Amino acid sequence: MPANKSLLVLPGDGIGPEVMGQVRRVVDWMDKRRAVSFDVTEDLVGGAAIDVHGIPVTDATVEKAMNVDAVLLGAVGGPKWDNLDFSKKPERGLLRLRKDLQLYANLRPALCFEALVEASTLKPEIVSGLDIMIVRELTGGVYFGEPRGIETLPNGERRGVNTQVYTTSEIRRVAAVAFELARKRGNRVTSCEKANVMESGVLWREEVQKLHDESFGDVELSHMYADNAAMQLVRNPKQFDVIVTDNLFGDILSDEASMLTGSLGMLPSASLGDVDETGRRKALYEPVHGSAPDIAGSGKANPIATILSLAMALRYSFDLADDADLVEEAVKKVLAKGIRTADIQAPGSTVVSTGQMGDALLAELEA
Ligand code: GGG
Repeated sequence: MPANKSLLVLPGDGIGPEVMGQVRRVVDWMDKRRAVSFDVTEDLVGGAAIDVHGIPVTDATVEKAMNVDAVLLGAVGGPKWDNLDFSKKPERGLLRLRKDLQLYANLRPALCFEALVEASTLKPEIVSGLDIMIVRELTGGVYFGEPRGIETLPNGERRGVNTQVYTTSEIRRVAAVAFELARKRGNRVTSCEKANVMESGVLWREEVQKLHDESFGDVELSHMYADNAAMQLVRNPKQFDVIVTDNLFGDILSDEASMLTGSLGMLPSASLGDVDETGRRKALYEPVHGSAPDIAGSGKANPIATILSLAMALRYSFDLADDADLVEEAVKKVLAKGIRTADIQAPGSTVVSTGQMGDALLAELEA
């Protein structure tokens, strides 16, 4: 009997529904051809939910997300909703899902496929073989810290406030994920913060070091200021194995790392929480890229990051490493044939639409 896996699909806004359409085709293919069967439910998030429900995610959707094996999300946001109050913006739907499901560890692998070495912003020898795992803390830091807001001062000037807050347990649990991952890879962790200017950075450095000394002494640990890490990523990225860092630095460093792999359209992500009493780990998978409203509807979106996010779900939520390998291998082969969406095109490559990239990947899976 095929294993039945429940999947909540939230396409979201902009290019989200387009790239998710291709993922649905891969899911359907797996349903038919592999020893796994998916029970897929689709729902609204972000601007799409605002348009229907007036809020970026409903309680009912959060409840569904809590009770499935995995959530697959496209992207949220767009100019249509830019003028809403911060508390009502599409992004708040995604932040609520991350927070309510306690998805504190966001795994962002920056892996340079050999066929895309030429598409990188750096010289081939610098990115060839690149394989970095960025672990971004996802439920704390400046994204959620209080106080926050915009106030008007007595002199009429306006002041915007955000607060960076981290507790020891928040730092230790995400650092533990990074150390565990490192043990299965190159056994090296670089922890990034700004301990030279931020109190939360000092605590971050101390707690990561303490956890290392208590439980992960076999893993090589180094500390690096986040600004230096940004520079080192473009100078010599292969020095990194696993990077662990806070919510904001993680967002910035992973966007930077994506360009080393050819395009932001190539980076998948897994947002993981703890394993609950039923043995299920709450998890949400999404491409690192956003809703790209400038190309939405044009057929130019690259679906690979979202398809690789499905591969991460197969690996981390469903324990189907062979199926994950199959999807990743199909991506590798399609790229090797020179089939490219516009963001990763190169001289001599065949530029295809979002749907044609889906066709090519399915043909490769069938082969
Ligand atoms: N697929 C990712 C996405 O839609 N990102 C938009 C967003 O809400 N980003 C907030 C963040 O993660 O910093």
